[in-house]
Amino acid sequence: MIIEKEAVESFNRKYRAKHERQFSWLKEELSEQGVDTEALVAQLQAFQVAIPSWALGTGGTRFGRFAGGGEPGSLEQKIEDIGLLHALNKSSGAISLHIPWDIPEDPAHIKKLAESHGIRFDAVNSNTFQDQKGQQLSYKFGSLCHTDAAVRKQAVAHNIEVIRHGMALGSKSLSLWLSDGSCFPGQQNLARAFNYTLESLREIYEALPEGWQFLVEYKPYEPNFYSTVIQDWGTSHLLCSKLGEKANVLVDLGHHLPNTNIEQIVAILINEKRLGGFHFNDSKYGDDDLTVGSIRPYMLFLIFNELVEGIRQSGGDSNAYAWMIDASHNVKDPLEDLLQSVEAILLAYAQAMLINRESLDNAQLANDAGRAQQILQQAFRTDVRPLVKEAMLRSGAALDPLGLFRELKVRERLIEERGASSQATGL
Ligand code: AOS
Ligand code: ZN
Ligand code: ZN
Repeated sequence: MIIEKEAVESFNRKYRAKHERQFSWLKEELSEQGVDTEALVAQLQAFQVAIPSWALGTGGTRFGRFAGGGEPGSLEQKIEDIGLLHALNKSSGAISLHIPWDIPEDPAHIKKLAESHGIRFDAVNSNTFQDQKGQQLSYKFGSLCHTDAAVRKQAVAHNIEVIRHGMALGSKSLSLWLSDGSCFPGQQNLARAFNYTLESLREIYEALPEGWQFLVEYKPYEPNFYSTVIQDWGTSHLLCSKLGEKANVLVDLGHHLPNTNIEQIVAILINEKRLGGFHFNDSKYGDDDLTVGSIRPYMLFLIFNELVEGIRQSGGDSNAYAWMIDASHNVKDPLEDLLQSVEAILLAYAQAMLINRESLDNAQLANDAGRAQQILQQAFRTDVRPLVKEAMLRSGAALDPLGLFRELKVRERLIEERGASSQATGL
């Protein structure tokens, strides 16, 4: 299914007058505060979030999976789905591929198809957390950290193969998340596992082409419940510094122990020029992979407060970082969930851009905690929806992407096309 430009335009015509009223009111308010609304809207338009190829179907949990119908059954259909999202919001112009769940058999064709939807290839993801059919050696007891050199070699070779797939598609980064670790005290020699991992990562790093980035993700636990080799940002940062300049830390919002101050981690990584990418999601307890902004929107805003500084240091280019949504969809329609996530990201970004940085800096230097809080909350409590809508409108997206998704009965049409029991490949 393709969403025609005309469908978006006729939808927007219905809501345009109301939007214009709201936008011009906000613009006036903000200009009184010295905010350059035009620059802000342009920043919002430029912000693109990658959609992972595994997020288009129902994720499920280890207790079961309730497929929603009309799920994409091939890589072509996944690109078609991201094309739908991008036609609706013009902010999801990238796909992050997972190998081997989505191996592009004919890369030239896949690249062309993605281009026809205005989609580029973001980071490619390797997978050594599962055994694949016909795989020679098992990753049950680890991959890059395995005690057996042959297993490590196989896992390194897989990552190099993933780089090759990425090169054929024009991707510029390899994203690595390792489930390696142990479930019981004593099961693994912790230092040896770290050293083997570093050794394996070095071999992968050597294979990175010019201009590529190596994104190293961390996570405290799961699927291993006693130790994880790359457990936290410190370990990830340590490995990246040992590897070299092309290696940077990837922060997944769900990969922290409860109440961790994630914005502080982000601030320090930016300061050290080691922030590479982001996996957006939200959580209440662990790596819950819920819709971005659905549980802790203030935290997301505080993180964006730091990211705005990082973007400023990168000359204002928000695409200096690899942004991706890493969520799982169990009860909501995956496409609706992704639309909501992208919107939440843009809202937090817009709010963070409203922070009066000079006043905040002065308040901080004067140790005026009350004033600093007031400045942050003034920005957070501003209804920035008209700014995001204006950015959407100017980019040719729908004023209300979710509203148009429902009005066009996208899911119903996908079910008609693909059937009620089609299941997305992947998890
Ligand atoms: C796992 O918990 C991580 O968040 C990964 O980034 C990702 O979800 C997984 O690698 C799927 O490929
Ligand atoms: Zn992740
Ligand atoms: Zn995760």
